[in-house]
Amino acid sequence: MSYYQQNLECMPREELRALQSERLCYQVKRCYEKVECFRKRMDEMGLKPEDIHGVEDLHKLPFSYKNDLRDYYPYGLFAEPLTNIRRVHASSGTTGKRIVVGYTQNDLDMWADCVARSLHAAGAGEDDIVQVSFGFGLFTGGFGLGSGAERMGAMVVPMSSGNTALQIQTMIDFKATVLCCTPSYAMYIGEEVEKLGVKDQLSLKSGIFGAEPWTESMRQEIEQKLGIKAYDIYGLSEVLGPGVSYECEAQAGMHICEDNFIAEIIDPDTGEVLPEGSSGELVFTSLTKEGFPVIRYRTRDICSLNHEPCACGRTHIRMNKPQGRSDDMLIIRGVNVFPSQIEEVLLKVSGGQLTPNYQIVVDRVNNNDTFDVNVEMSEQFFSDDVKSIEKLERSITGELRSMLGISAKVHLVNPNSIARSEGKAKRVIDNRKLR
Ligand code: DLL
Repeated sequence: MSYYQQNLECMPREELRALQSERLCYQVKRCYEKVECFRKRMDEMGLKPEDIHGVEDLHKLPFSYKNDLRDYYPYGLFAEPLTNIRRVHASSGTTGKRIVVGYTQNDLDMWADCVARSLHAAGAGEDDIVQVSFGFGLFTGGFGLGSGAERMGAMVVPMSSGNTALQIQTMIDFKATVLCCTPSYAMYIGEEVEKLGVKDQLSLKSGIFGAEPWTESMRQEIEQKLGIKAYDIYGLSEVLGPGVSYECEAQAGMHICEDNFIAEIIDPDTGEVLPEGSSGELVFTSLTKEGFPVIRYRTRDICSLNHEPCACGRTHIRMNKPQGRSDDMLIIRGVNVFPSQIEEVLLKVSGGQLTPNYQIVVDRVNNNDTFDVNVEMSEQFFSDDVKSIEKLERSITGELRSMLGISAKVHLVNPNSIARSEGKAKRVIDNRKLR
């Protein structure tokens, strides 16, 4: 029997709400006792855990933000002592510092359950061979999908990302039936498969892709190139990693694991909860997380929730594909990049040689993200000395790579050559058609 938690995934809505209420009250009490930041915010609002009686009181609770993870770096928001933490993961923060999240053994079990559900919903089962081509490491993708596939009872091929020729050969030799990676990497693999003319040697039947926005047309292309059905999976490190929500065979929105997470949609400017069906910022509360629980965490992802019953029989509500973000985070080659991180590097390297004027240009060529950073030289530094210019470009490139983990092409440009804006500076030009 394939992995399917029917009792939880198909729970009647009233029962689910009662379960969420019970778990919410417990989690609020726990966080109040164990997490200083949360307790302070509750105290400031004159709120006590006893004031929260169930899901109906959720809106009274304070929000939490990505910057909290920076302010309490690295472990200040953990609700368990480090001796109870089995694993940490990390992701980009809004500045140079990474944000760190921790998982107890129960958290890792719950996470594996959520991902196993996602794989099962995508038609996978214990007879499958799952090639995980998400990065294994501090990023949650590799371990998340790998552990979920193991939990489901499948065999895992933990490839990590990169070395596409070897990826394809392994897929053929090991007879992988399910591929997990970012949609842009899946497109790239698909193209290489076409070039090599080896599509008929693949055993793939489905793919589970996420960690970045992708369109329906990308889905169709991936499906055609690899001869598979392609499913979406969503998540974020602060809330869990992959598996917060996932597509089922209906491929009409991603079911949120509502026994573990409550979702809300709010107006990103006022913080007000929006009526059912509205588009706004997605906010999550983790009901069962022990190591790093979040209450009303502002994801900055803009999307809407679908409360209609789903043809698959699962009762958990669905979220539509995120349509954008309410902050300036970019996802380039699956890596989260904030303009403020680039600013920090430029400031560090500058030494009077650069002006504060820069522009990030992102595009997609042959289904690969290109990432260029144009920086204006200062009048003093500007000269015909090509060698010094190239040296400075190399130094910025190196610093950016160590800050972000991906490479950018850095171009030092003449003073005053980047267009000035009368309002907010246009720091980012994103020419990709991802939505
Ligand atoms: O990207 C977790 C993940 C790994 C999800 C593997 C799916 C598969 P972070 O690095 O913390 O975590 O980035 C989280 O990525 O807030 C969204 O903006 C974006 N994102 C994640 N999944 C999707 C998706 C992982 N399916 C941020 N569609 C989130 C669109 C996505 N955007």
